[in-house]
Amino acid sequence: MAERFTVTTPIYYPNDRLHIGHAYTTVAADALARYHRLRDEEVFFVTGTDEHGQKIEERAQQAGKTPIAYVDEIVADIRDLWQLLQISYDDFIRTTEPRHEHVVQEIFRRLETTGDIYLSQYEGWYCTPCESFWVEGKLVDGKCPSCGGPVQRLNEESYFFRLSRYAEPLLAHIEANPGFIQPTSRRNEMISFIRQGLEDISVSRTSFTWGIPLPQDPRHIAYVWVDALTNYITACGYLQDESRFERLWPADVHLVGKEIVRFHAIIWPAILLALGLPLPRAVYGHGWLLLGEQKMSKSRGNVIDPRQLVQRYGRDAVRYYLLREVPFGADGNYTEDALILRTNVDLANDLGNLLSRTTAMIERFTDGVVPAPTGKSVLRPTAEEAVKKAVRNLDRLQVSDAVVAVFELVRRANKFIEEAAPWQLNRTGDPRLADVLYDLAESLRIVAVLLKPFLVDAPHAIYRQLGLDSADAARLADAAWGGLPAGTRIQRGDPIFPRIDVEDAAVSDPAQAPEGTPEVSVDDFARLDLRVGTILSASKVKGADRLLELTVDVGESEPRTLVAGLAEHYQPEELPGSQVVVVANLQPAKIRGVVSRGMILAGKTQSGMQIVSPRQALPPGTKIK
Ligand code: ME8
Repeated sequence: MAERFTVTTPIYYPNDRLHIGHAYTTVAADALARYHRLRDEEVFFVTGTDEHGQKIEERAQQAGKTPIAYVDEIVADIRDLWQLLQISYDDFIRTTEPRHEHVVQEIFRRLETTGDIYLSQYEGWYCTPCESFWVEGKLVDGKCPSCGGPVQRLNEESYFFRLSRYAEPLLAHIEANPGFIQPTSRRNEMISFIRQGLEDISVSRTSFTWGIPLPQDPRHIAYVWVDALTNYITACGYLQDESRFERLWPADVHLVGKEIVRFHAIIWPAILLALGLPLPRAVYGHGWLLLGEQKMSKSRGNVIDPRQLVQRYGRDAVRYYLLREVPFGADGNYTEDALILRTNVDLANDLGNLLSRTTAMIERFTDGVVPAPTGKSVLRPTAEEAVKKAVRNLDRLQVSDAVVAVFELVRRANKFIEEAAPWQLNRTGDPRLADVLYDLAESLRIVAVLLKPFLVDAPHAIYRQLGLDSADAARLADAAWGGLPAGTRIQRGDPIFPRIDVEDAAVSDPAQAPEGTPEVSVDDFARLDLRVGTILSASKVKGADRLLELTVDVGESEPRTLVAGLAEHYQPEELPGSQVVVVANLQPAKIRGVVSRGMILAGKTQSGMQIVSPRQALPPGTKIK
């Protein structure tokens, strides 16, 4: 097992605010970093910004700012975004920092002495958005083969990097190391690209000035991609702190979007070979988030702001969606509806309900104390399998599959509640009740440990509600079965993921309700927990004309809070004492900041709403069949 783990994201261009495509890579890298910390390894997770180049120079000019003033503002905004998403980077590197300028200049000096860099004449085409040079033959219909945009003719003196020298050694390395370029489809693309032959590449420019001047010839500035790629070794301490560099380099994985695999899997390793440095262990090119059919991108302007999503749905929901929705490696469509569905189904319903049902049962059946198991555990094999699968997938960089593995345990545990029917065991005084409740609580605890790479708030909340200190979930070893001490006093709390009320959410184009109502079976009906309740108090919900907040006695130890759309039909003071019919097992939902646990039935006519009440008073909690 490796003792340390170095993971990188691309360094992003601070030419515009970042969008969820950037958050996607960064959250995935964060998950890997958190996972390796959970394994007790020394982790070095670096992200940062790629601040030089013509594109930035032009944008700053348009904004009437100096390039550095322009990027400073965007970089501050990027750091805020990473803070919002709780990205646990160890270093944030900016290519305008002196530590980096020094490394780039020194590399140019060294490579000129080895003959890997030489002065010549450049003729060809340049795409500014991609910061890429192309020879005539590579253009597609006279346009950039990468983004399809216009290219500019260039004819200027330039330094070249002798990339052609490294085609053979690179191919040999890729063939000897099947995991070097991942996934396999990208590996195959790179192999065929190299087999077509590699030409030397231009690595300096004289037509603009926002960059690092070459020490041997300051009329030239370093080509932005050479400047950018070398950030990885600067951050690890190259030429500044040799022992740190030896510890942290080579990187275990460069996580990048698929469009820049070519730079990371060909140009970058060739530069490292020329410098006599070890190559990264893996370059992983993940797929794109698409909006409609198109790649979400700053230059197209079709972007989604992660800040708004976090504000609306919370950072764990956004992180979960990014990590879970799209199979890692493939392209996938972003939609807000899918984000809401994931949150409501996986987080609120499956995970949230498992926690609230489990803690409610422990409270009711065993006085809030986790019982000591007496017999065989049913869920233990599933929990152990979930740990194994999550680990195997994270070791293979299969982030989405790792998340799926954890939720297999969540789903199995929910099913187990139905199968074991603890309420019946309780009624008959069956000693197996202790085993069932322990199984559920312990599975939840293991789920919390396994979720630590992915979510930042929920694992702590689960630990807290189980009555544990989340500082005790710092290691993967804590996911071993049996870590929950019997006798722990649980601490019930609010639902960890209230359902997103779709009316409150800004969902575009909601699906139309189908004509008519489908038939349901008796079993479907039996799934509803309908009960008589007595309203204890009612008040208006601030800022909502239609809503009343009610407290209702439904025969439990404590009354429930419900939010109902009755304010236009009833004055709050008319309601206390009225009896109502409550759907008691409706998923909790947060409505205007109030968590509503259940719904009351009412009849709707043209003249208004009438709550449905029993003909004669019945004890609160009476079951309605
Ligand atoms: O390329 N889907 O920076 P950049 C998924 N500075 N990921 C996306 C994405 C999308 N729609 N859009 C962007 C650069 N990304 C260079 C990198 S590295 C030495 C220099 C992510 O600001 C993805 O990781 O254009 C992609 O590779 C990166 O942002 C591009 O960011």
